[in-house]
Amino acid sequence: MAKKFVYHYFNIKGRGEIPRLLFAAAGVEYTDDRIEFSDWPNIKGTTPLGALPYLEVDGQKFPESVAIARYLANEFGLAGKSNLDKLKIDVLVDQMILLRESAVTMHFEKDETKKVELMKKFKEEQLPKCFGYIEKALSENSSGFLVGDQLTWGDLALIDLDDMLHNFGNLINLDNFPKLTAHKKQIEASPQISTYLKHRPVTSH
Ligand SMILES: N[C@@H](CCC(=O)N[C@@H](CS)C(=O)NCC(=O)O)C(=O)O
Repeated sequence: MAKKFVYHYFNIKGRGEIPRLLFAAAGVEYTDDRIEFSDWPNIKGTTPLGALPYLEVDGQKFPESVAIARYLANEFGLAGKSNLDKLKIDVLVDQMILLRESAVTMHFEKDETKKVELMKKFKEEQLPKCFGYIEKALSENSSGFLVGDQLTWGDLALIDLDDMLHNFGNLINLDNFPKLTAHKKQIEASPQISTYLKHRPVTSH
């Protein structure tokens, strides 16, 4: 019998979008429970770790966004074909998550002086390091996908990161990353993903 998935996250993309992209790419049915911030204080205590997202699989609750994404990728055959491919994807996704956390810290920093310092570090060190590594991975793989010859959760994490960096004030200039630009076009044009992107709720980030 097919598993029953209920996915709980705020009505934003944030840390919660990669699992939604995985459901879309795999064409698997799920309940997309989008929680309003005003309802959160009443819901917090019912979640496994007092945070979102969490995933229910046949009634069992699991927290942690990256663990959820990796589980769904394995479940849907989007985790890479070999263990070595899985390792390559994990390394790349880890880099993306680190960059995402730096971008979030910088974006929400209230102290202007500190924010300028964080922005400098982000633009001069953190972003070139991460995207240099990703651009190299894309250059070394002729399929256009990040790893292997088919879509994986690494590709979905990458389009989501790119989207977030644009939403946070065009933090990335795609002109500097030609392989990344081609990758984004290729992944976003795939039928399931393009349909999802057209119809997903519009949120600021
Ligand atoms: N490591 C966790 C972090 C979860 C997390 O901090 N979630 C935030 C939203 S992105 C949250 O629930 N904030 C509300 C709160 O902590 O009360 C994950 O990746 O899922």
